[in-house]
Amino acid sequence: MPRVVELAGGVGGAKLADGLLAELGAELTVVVNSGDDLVLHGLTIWPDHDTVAYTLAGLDDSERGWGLANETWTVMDRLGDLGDETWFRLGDRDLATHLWRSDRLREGARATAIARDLADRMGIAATILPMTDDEVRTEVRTDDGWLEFQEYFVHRHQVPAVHEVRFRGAAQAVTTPEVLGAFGEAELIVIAPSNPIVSVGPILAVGGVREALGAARRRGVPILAVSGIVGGRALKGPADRMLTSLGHEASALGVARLYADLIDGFVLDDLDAGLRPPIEALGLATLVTDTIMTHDASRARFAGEVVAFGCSLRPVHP
Ligand code: FO1
Repeated sequence: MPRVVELAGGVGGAKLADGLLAELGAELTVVVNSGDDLVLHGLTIWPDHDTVAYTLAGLDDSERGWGLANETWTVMDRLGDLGDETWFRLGDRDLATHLWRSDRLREGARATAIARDLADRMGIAATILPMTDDEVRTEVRTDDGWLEFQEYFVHRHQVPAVHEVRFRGAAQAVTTPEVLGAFGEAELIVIAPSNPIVSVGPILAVGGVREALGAARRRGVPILAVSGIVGGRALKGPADRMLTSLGHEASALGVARLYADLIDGFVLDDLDAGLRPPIEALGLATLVTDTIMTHDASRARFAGEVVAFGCSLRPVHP
């Protein structure tokens, strides 16, 4: 089995990771976006990390797309009774994760060490690594002004148009020895069908990541990306509208253009087969297939195709 590193945001990243886990087991490392992280009620919350971790542990609520299955909401309801903010819903079981993690952070543990410990305790065979141990916060400039990511995403339901994106702290942040080690040992690197601007963008903005990806390609390690835009629509979330308002094309071609200098291959949905020629004209090899991962079987089938395609690629050394 090849050693594969996936760069992932939330739901799309988690579904692909789930398929890759079935295929690769411990050979899989997932580098997750931490730009969506926030502090609420004095607790540190890592939404994209937890979506990936809960999914790989088989504990996720697949219907809702975030949090744990069989959740109850007693604490949230009581917080509401006390007049606290409850727009970001933290289930009772999920709260245990945030309490446990926040204690560890207060004791001075590194984010990476906490993530590894949590994955071990949940019995996850793959490695899940935060993109950095440093604080990076995604912020978007909208018609309502600059907003923190979750304020835009959850509180304002992604309604205001996004005109600019920044990753506060990214210029000073550096990636970790563990992420660099994973890239160094990788035989294939896969960018998930996550939002290229606010899910993958923060990972690429962290010091050392782009350099490590370039070094991996020069060693002959292929990098491929999967489109999260199908038929001009985002599979989940506001990526399509965000691409348009930021001046990009809301299509698989638009996504391919954003990654073109970084990757060797691109995976797009059957529905977008007509975009194959312009994507290949960017110098990318393509795989056109059914990219919709609804259930376990389709995740595993798709992940198998992605790995086979990736391993067939020969990077053109940039
Ligand atoms: N998303 C929502 O739309 N509403 C919520 O109340 C919410 C709570 C939440 C709690 C914990 C967690 O790990 C994720 C949560 N999410 C919620 C999802 C999260 O906002 C998004 O998945 C990502 O940040 C976008 O990738």
